[in-house]
Amino acid sequence: LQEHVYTISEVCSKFGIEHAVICPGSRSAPLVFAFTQNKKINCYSITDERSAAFVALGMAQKSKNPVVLICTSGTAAVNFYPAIAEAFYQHIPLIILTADRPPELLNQQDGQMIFQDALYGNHVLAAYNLPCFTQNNNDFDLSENITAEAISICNSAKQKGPVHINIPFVEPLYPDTLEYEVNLKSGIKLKEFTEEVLPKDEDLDLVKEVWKSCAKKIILIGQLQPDDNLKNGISELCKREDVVVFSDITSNQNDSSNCKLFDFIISHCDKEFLNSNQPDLLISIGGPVLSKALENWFKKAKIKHHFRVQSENTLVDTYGNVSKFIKSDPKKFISELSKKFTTYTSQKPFITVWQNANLLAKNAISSFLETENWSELVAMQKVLDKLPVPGNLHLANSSGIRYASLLGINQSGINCYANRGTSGIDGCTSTAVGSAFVSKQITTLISGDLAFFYDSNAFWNNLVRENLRVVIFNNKGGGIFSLIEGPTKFSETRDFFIAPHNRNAKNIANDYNLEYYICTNFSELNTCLKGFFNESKRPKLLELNFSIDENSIVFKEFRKLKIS
Ligand SMILES: Cc1ncc(C[n+]2csc(CCOP(=O)(O)OP(=O)(O)O)c2C)c(N)n1
Repeated sequence: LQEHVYTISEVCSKFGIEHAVICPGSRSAPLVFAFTQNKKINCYSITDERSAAFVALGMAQKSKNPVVLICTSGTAAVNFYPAIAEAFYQHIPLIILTADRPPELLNQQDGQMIFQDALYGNHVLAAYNLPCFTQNNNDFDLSENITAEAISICNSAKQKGPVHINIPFVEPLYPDTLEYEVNLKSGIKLKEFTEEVLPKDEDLDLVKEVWKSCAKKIILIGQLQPDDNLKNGISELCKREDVVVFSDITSNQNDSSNCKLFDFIISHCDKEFLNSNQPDLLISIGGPVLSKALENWFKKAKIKHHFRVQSENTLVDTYGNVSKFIKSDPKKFISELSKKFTTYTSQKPFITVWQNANLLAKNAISSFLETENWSELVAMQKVLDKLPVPGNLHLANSSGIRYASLLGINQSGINCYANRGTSGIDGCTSTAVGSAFVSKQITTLISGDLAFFYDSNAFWNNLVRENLRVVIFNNKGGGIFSLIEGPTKFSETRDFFIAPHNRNAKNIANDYNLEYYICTNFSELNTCLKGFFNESKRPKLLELNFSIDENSIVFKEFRKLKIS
């Protein structure tokens, strides 16, 4: 019995970890015994490690709690990598336990053995390599301490993310009995990582002073987990002060933004509007922002003050104009800042300018969407408008997320997720499966066909729940490459970008017991959407068929809209 592994599992449950995703293998047998025998941890078996890691990511993202991932040695561990990179950039806590063989066997033609020490390089917050314990030299304290430290780091209030523990095992791997009583060292505590980074008074005073001297203020919110405290802080600040809030579609601050269509406005207004309405003060918080138009504008604009507020150590300066980094948890910063303004400003000229633009944008979009032409853009609006509330929305890294960013989400109460840490198309469905598994609400994934077929193993497990809805925009290739300039410039190389194919999702739906629907025009879509989000005993998949060429014509027309 590899007893120290039971210590690892016990420390995980002691510190609140509830879920472990286990991929099959033999070298990892001790980990399988230790986790499956722990009554406080729910274990799930998933065979494809790439998919398993994204499922774990989706579970941790939704539950805001670390999830354990276990695999055997060799390439199994490498297949975790894409999701680990995504978790690193999206600050999602994962504990990765990879089984290994004794180090002296490396490069000696022993099967299923590769360089696993520090396998995930800079994409983990910490990496440990446990010694190869035998029955007589088990070091329980070390296993306990390393696990506690790993959990503290992965779930730190300052910066969450993945942590790797590589664990070499000697044979025998299979015990005579599964019974084992674990006695943890008394008093083990999570290390002092849990304290939130609070804003310093001097920083708040400085921001207030600059704030008072600036007429045009914008708060920009990038990708973030849903957070009511932040929402309340932002809403309160906007009630009191003349400040415009641009919130990315994945910021989960849609409801507190006072200019939801900023992406559309910036890409459809004239230069003069942007010149006269650039901010003197920009405060940016959160992860990546999708809008390319905003990025281009902010990179060129002459913004006097850009305060970047973040608790993480790696300083982010996307537009190359940060004038001051403020180390703080963004929600604490916003709530403390709003307390600095005790009166309510009645005149809000800057908000008014952007709200007027928002109204013009809304009208322009609405009239455009009245078109009869069957296209992804219009279908997207119809699907978004029918999403059940409250509910979860996952947007794959296909054109859909760009459409959604331009159109905005009209409804309140939708939590919006996307793998924007590294923007891969390789695990969007698995992430949604994991997320739906830990949520009671209807969880809808909107995906393009390449992203969907790439990750169809997402359904190859027992976690797919009846609250999952998948909507595939099937244009038989990577349609996004026909929407941007460049990839389709030369007909000879077009196919290497678009990667055309002729597949549909019907057989996958049948294989995995999903209810299957297909629509090829608005009348079918309207009828289907009437019941698609209703509760059901099985998950549902809706496939919408489009043509890349027709879509790109509609999108080009849409891009010509002007607001002024
Ligand atoms: C793992 C990975 N490989 C390649 C890419 C590059 N890429 C970005 S979008 C895309 C095409 C997506 O096609 P699809 O999901 O069908 O959506 P559509 O563009 O048609 O909306 C590709 C290949 C990526 N983001 N991630």
